[in-house]
Amino acid sequence: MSVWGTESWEGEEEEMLEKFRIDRNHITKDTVITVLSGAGISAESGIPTFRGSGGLWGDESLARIATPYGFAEDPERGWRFYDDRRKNMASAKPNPAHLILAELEEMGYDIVIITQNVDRLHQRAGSKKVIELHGTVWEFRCMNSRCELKPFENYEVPLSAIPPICEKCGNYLRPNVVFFEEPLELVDIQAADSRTKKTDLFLVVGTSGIVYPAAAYAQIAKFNGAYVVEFNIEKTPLSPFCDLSVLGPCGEMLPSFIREAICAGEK
Ligand code: BJW
Repeated sequence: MSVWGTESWEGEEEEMLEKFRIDRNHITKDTVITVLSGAGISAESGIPTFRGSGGLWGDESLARIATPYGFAEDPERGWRFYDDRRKNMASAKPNPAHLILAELEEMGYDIVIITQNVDRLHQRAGSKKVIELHGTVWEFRCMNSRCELKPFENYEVPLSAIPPICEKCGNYLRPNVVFFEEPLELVDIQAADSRTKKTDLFLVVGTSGIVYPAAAYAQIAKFNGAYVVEFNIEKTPLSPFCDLSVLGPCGEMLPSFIREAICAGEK
């Protein structure tokens, strides 16, 4: 039997689920459910996380690539990094954590996913309401901010030309992701803000909770009265803002939690 641990709760899975049913015994299809997901949700699909053992940012030179100046100083190196990751993501499959969230939406629950992930595994699992807070590696845009080229999709794996060139202005293209110190798209921030503020149940799945503004959504949800549940293999800086921290691999814990605690009455 798994142990579900929080500062306020150490016990067996069945007891925790019972507590959750008591706390949240009014979950219906009108309940506003929002998920904040991070790299940990895709870890069991074979996509490396950024931090922690084996994380991409363990190599400081790779972390520098995900900055505007780091990418611009050597676009070829930057594109080799992103081409390798695109290859890995293209061969990865959504895991049970992605699939259960898509299943909830399919069942008619009011669920929106705010993801920091750039891999599009939520969409490949079938989720339709996804806010890509940090963009996606499956879109390109021009590095020249004055170029009129709009971001466009590209699924070529591996890329035939590195770095790819903008057809409109001849400059290099870049992945349409949000590097450190770059602003997020206003439309995404507004959508995530308004959704979070009206959320009843907020699930924080597989994020270290240290990158802002994404991490703030768990806190905003809590301050606006949501019931906040975290799923992670370890405690995070967001744990104090959570009503429950469910410790363990989210590919196992999230489906178990959702089946038992949210849609226990469904066939
Ligand atoms: C499991 C599991 C399993 C494992 N089951 N769990 C100075 C200037 C400007 C800004 C700043 C500044 N100083 C600080 C900032 C803010 C900065 C920030 O937050 N920095 C902190 C690191 C300190 N934020 C930004 O820069 C953001 N922009 C911004 O603030 O703009 C302001 C601005 C306004 C106006 C003008 C200009 C600027 C942008 C942040 C962009 C983040 N980009 C990246 C790269 C995306 C592209 C790419 O993929 O290459 O996004 S960095 C990386 O971190 C990626 C992720 O989305 C993000 C979050 O990481 P995540 O998802 O939490 O992953 P990990 O690896 O950290 O954690 C994984 C978790 O899973 C762990 O907890 C594990 O335990 C767990 N786990 N296996 C469950 N099986």
